[in-house]
Amino acid sequence: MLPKPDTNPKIQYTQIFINNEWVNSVSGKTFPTINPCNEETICEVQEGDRADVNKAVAAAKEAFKLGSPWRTMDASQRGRLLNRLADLIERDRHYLACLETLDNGKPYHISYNTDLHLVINCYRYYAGWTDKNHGKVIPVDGNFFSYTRHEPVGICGQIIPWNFPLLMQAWKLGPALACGNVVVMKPAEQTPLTALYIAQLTKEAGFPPGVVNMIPGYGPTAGAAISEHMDIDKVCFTGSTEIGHVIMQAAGKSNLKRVSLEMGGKSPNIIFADANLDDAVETAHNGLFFNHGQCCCAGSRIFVEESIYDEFVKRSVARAQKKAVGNPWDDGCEQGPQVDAEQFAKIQGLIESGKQEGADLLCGGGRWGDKGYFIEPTVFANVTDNMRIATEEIFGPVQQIMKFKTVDEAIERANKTCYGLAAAVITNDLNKAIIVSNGVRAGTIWVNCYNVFSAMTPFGGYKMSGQGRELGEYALEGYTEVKCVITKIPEKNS
Ligand code: TXE
Repeated sequence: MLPKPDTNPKIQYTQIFINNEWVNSVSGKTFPTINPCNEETICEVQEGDRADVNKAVAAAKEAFKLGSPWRTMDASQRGRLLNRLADLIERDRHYLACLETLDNGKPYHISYNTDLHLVINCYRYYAGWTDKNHGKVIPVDGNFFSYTRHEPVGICGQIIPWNFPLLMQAWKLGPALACGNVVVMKPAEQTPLTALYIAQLTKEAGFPPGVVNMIPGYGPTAGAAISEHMDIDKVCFTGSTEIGHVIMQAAGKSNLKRVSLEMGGKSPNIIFADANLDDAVETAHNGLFFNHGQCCCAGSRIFVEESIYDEFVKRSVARAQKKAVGNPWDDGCEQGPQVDAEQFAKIQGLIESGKQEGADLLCGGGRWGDKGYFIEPTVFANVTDNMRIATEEIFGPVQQIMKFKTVDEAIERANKTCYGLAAAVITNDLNKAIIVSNGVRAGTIWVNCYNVFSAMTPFGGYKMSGQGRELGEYALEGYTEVKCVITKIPEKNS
């Protein structure tokens, strides 16, 4: 049962979290976090910068020293701490869901039922991995004994976005801590509040000082200090492809720290004429409009087989027009505001470009209401592949519907993008489902579904959508260094 929301949750933590302590920024500066529903400041947060990152890295280094409580802790005990963290999040689920909705604008029932559900599962899943990520004994040639150790990478800088603040934090903290790393994390400047609350819960769960450090602040300052730092061993980033380039260059110019990236997308959703039309319309609708279109994997290029195109478009428009936009605290709300003024302006600019380039705007296209960053659910038909709305990530509630004739054509056009994060195919024909799944170059392919996420399955991009994989067993690789130990022995027997 969904508990009644507290629309005015008490803000408890607005400082920087280093070495399990709350401190002010070295510069004394703060920045506002804004409520996207009414454009008012929720509160001021301490603004971390290079000096604060340096302090956090020093604390992380100490926590990672040989012989430290964290380094000498049993792997199974790390699992207990992660499970305890999950217990504490469950205890505070209602509060966290309210804080997430306040800071981000997503509907409260989604924060509570979807985001928090996935967050708790993610920590529990990685709690189970702590004592199972082990090396091998290798039958090496000669009189030697050889084995591998799976060691933590060390100090991990983690930079996260605002679209799923708690979930992106869990995707990064879960595997990093499971593998025994220490973390300096920068939450997004738009949504720092829940990340800070989780920092306090890591302390309560019993993680030693310096293992988790949380630096709220801006990208070009605190974020850049992380990606350029000479003592950070790895940087893990989720955000725009543009900043992914910057981070990779910073790593290259500094200490060649390991880099993993999860970035933008322009994911195709290919719908064949044999599909159940109502199911296909609903799946495509949710694949694009979920989280107000603010999903890196949003199905934002919908290719529909010619014979059902007109009917598909008609029903998609009807569905979008029915969408419940507005107050995210309402039980029935399906779409709240976009996260900030910048995103709002970017989306409006792309809608304008769609109109100018000749796509048919069939519904929406404007601002919803007169306060807050709300955008009307928008549908474009007769979209062609080279329009900006068909090539650029919009990250808003704007659906593009294109037409195709053959399987080969659909695959070729689906692949004509610099991105490769996700894709979907909707059909009852098994052969078509398999041909498309194999042919489209993307890290996730959904067949007759969309946005199905679990902690167990890997997620990440081909091409300019990413480097490495998050979630599942695959994520452990990104947080592990493999050490090979070869020992001379007097005699070897099989
Ligand atoms: O992203 P940024 P923004 C896409 C989406 C969106 C666009 C811009 O298309 O419209 O990106 O969003 C930090 N060094 N995605 O501006 O700037 C920043 O502080 C180090 C897709 O929010 O990439 C934040 O913590 N860090 C996406 C994080 O990077 C820097 C989710 C993401 O911000 C930095 C979000 C720098 N120089 C946006 N500059 C997804 N893949 O899910 C910024 N940051």
